[in-house]
Amino acid sequence: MTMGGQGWVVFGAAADWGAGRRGAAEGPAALRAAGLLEALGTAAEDRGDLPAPTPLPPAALVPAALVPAALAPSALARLRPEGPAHHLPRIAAWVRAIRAEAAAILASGRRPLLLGGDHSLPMGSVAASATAAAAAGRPLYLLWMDAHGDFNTPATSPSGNVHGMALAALCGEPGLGDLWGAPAPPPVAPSRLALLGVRDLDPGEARLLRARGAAVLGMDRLRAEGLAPLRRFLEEAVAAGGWLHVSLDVDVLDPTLMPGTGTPVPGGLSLEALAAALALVRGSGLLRALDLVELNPGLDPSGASARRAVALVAPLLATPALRDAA
Ligand code: 5AB
Ligand code: MN
Ligand code: MN
Ligand code: MN
Repeated sequence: MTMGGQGWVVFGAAADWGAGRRGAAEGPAALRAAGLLEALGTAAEDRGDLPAPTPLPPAALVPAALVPAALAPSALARLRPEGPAHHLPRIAAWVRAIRAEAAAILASGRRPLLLGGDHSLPMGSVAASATAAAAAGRPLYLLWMDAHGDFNTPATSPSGNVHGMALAALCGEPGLGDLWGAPAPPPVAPSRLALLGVRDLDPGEARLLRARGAAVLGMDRLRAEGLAPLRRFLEEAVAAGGWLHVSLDVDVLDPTLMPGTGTPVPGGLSLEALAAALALVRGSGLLRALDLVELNPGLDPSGASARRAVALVAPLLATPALRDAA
């Protein structure tokens, strides 16, 4: 059963406070310039970019009890003047604004496409998907396409960059404070999470991911088994009557194909492999929300990175067919 009418609503978040290098904030403009809206067709609406929100006072975020004792000493504060999660008050304000925008789009029965921006921003969009899915009585499945695990906490992060902590926070790991309004269940259950294309995990996040039991469909596994594990993940989501949110970090592609990203890792997906994975997603009929993040167009003056990103997601967005309208 398919039903139409659930068109896409595009909005940009021109922010890169979560990343270690600036430039992903130019992503939304570059994606539009590369023809994203033309690729989306007339059924899509572009809301433009969200206005920059006012940073929250740090005290509103991190109760002292949540800051691990090992991170509290002033020696560390001197090393990292912004604390163990860089720019957290600014990022939290963006996350709340993005969550509100995505929630309003979902409440109107349409589908949010968040243009980033760095990968901390989906802490807002995924939280909105979780709330909307719960209201519809559906389990939320999350597919995180990425070279990285993004499963650090402030205590395990080697960098302090929040884009490497977003998925852990979404799964309920502590350290980023009250981003969504506690108490509430974490937006994502690790049992309904798959990471695709991973090939660079820090030791702490690797341990945490294993402990939580998330499905890590890393490059080694993809080489051995192809897309069969992804197919199984999607079949499970279909059988459960789930909703699917896809968070696409463009660094999942090999850097030879996607030089325009801030944290490239060799040995990534080919265009064909990513297109095939996205075709499976489309075929599932479950896709409710999409993030397209971590494009840093200044790192690829040729513009090829932005054009490739648009070409890859275009087929995914062309058909508004959903398995179930509920
Ligand atoms: B991205 C690293 N694991 O935590 C860290 O691009 C990189 O959103 C994170 O996946 C990369 O800083 C975050 C070394
Ligand atoms: Mn990422
Ligand atoms: Mn990444
Ligand atoms: Mn990155």
